[in-house]
Amino acid sequence: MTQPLTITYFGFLGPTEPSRLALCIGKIPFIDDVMEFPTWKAIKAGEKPNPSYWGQLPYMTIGEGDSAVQVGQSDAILRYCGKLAGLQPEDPMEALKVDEMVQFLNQDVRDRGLARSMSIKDDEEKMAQRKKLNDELLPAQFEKISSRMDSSGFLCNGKLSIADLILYTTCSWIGMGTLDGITADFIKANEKIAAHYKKIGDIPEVAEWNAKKRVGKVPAF
Ligand SMILES: N[C@@H](CCC(=O)N[C@@H](CS)C(=O)NCC(=O)O)C(=O)O
Repeated sequence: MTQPLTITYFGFLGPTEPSRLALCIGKIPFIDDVMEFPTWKAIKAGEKPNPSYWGQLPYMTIGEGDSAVQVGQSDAILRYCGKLAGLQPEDPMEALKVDEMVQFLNQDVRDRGLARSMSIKDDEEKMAQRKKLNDELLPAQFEKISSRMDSSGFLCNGKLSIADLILYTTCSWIGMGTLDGITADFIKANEKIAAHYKKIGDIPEVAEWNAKKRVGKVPAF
């Protein structure tokens, strides 16, 4: 019997949505345990015990009761969910290609690009950095990413992988317009990326998840 899976995270996409989508696509049942902000605030204030070993979200719980295993770290969780769903190749060379794309998307596009701009305190400096990201850095990065797509329209090895789910989530995040100064123009202008976004959003399990959980949130390009 398969072990019950629970993913605990906030109710937004963040680094966790690709894992949720992978499980949906793999038809692997899981509990989407949404941490509400007031609860997290109380945990951080020490009013409640922190349920996360690392003190952060997301974490995944495999199994239940005394034998349950808790694992943190979004990339590790995604690789595990990807393996369960058949979206992380077994072939070492194919897996290498996926891991390469995953690291570029998570480390360079997200962490060193978009997320870093969120931590700039000075407004003028932040908007200057956002302009550079929007006008130069992100279009160039997305050009490199799209150049890796072959006629299949997927990022790696001609088939769907966790890398595609990260790109899809990144584009959703950008398209939501929550990052002042970052527009979705460079996504719309890149035909391959725009087509990829539609292709992933049209996967029945992704469309079903969005209709159930992300109404009015996930943009269309
Ligand atoms: N290395 C961790 C970082 C996790 C992380 O930064 N989580 C953020 C949300 S995306 C968090 O828990 N923020 C709330 C807090 O630290 O109080 C991972 O990738 O899972």
